[in-house]
Amino acid sequence: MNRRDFVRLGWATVIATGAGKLRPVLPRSLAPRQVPGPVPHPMATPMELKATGRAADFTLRIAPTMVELAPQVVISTIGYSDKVPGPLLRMREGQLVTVEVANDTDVPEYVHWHGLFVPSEVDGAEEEGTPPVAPHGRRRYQFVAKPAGSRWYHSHTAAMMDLHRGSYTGQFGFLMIDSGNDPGLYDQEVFLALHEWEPYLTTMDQDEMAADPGDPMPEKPANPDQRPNGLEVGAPLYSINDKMLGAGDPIRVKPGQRVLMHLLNASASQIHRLALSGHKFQVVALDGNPVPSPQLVSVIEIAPGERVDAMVEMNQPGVWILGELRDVARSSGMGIVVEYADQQQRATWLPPPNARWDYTVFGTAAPHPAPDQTVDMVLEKVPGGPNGINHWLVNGKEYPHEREFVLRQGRRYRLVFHNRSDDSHPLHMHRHLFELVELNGKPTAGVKKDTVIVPAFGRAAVDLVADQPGLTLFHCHIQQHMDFGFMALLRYA
Ligand SMILES: [Cu+2]
Repeated sequence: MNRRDFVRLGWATVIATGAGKLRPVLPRSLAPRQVPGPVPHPMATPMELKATGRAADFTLRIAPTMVELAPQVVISTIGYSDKVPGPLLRMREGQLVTVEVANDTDVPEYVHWHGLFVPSEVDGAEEEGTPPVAPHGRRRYQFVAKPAGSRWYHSHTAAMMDLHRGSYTGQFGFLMIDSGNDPGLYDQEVFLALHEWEPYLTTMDQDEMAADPGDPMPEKPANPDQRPNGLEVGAPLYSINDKMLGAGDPIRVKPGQRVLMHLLNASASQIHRLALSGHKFQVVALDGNPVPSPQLVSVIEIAPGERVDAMVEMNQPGVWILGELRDVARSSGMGIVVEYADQQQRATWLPPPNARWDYTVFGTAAPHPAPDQTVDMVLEKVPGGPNGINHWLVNGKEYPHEREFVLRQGRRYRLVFHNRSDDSHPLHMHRHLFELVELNGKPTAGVKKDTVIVPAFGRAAVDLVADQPGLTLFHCHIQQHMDFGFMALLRYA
């Protein structure tokens, strides 16, 4: 029996034993050994489920790697197991999973399991008390896979002024938790991760989308801060997965197919807006959680940390660009070609109709239970000036916040985010989901997320049920903002 047969047999045993216990049992003599061999394409197959109880289900090796973004454009970064994105980790809901991480770099690392309900010691955040993977050391992360949906994993180290660490690197990958209830009403599933490369510091801010003057901006102060802005992070190169627009294989489709797209923004710094020329997206899940009202949209906005699952009906034969709305981002690589069978023309970009991204259209009007307590968070920028870095305040102070936010188990908290800055921020809560209650005065219900964009001078309210005891990190998912103060630690009483 060769290795491939074993893996197949392993999975067959898993399937035969049903969804609950995922422990394929094979005679010990048949247990596969770790042998170096050809590496499958990262998106082609999930990593192999090992057949023994003692072996890890997945292994990740953190190490320097080269990425050929396009012919003659090769960058060096840190990645997982020589793949960017890292291997797809696919598991069943409720499965006990062990991930063995080897760190072949000279610095401590943390792997964060984004969107999972895992204990603080496993979550992959130093602030919560997770131990690091020591330089040239190994560590096992073990957790029960929940909840079902599109999750991801990524480095959670602070980068500060080092733009070659943390989420500036290629340390990100998809983690899919299957519920077993997926009706599978699609012909293809594709995984698309957005990232930028070779970041640099600038005050030019050319990458930032201008705030929409039509926004209500309920938190705009009467006298906005006039101090000059500090250095922010820009980038000259972009990719979807490991390729710049036009450099990789297209997404190959046939007329009439339904394609389920799993979009992930793994950028350290940028919110992106995407469109697929000639097509619309049926948004079915946000941050991996099914939405109450799936809607057809022309444009998807996705911030660092967020995921959007969208179904696309392939009903417009041709060769099209799925890409960023800003020309500068698309021409720097942020896009991928969608090619119908038997079509050879050049890929076409058609700017989408003017459309605004609004989470509330995916919600319902159902009333929320009254919260037990409302917690206000005022979010402010301290501009750094031309040669400095901006610093960020949560309720008047930079991280650490040790005792400010204490939750009681079982209570429902309404967190109200007051963004008093001129940037949009994707705010992420570890180890929990929250439900969107209000965005800039618009009420909604049923939209469950772990990361929410609060627009410039905007306000959002979310409900969080305190049902995951343990230290819980809250932060802006823009790496520089998080590193320079934009974090808070929640604890349970
Ligand atoms: Cu931010």
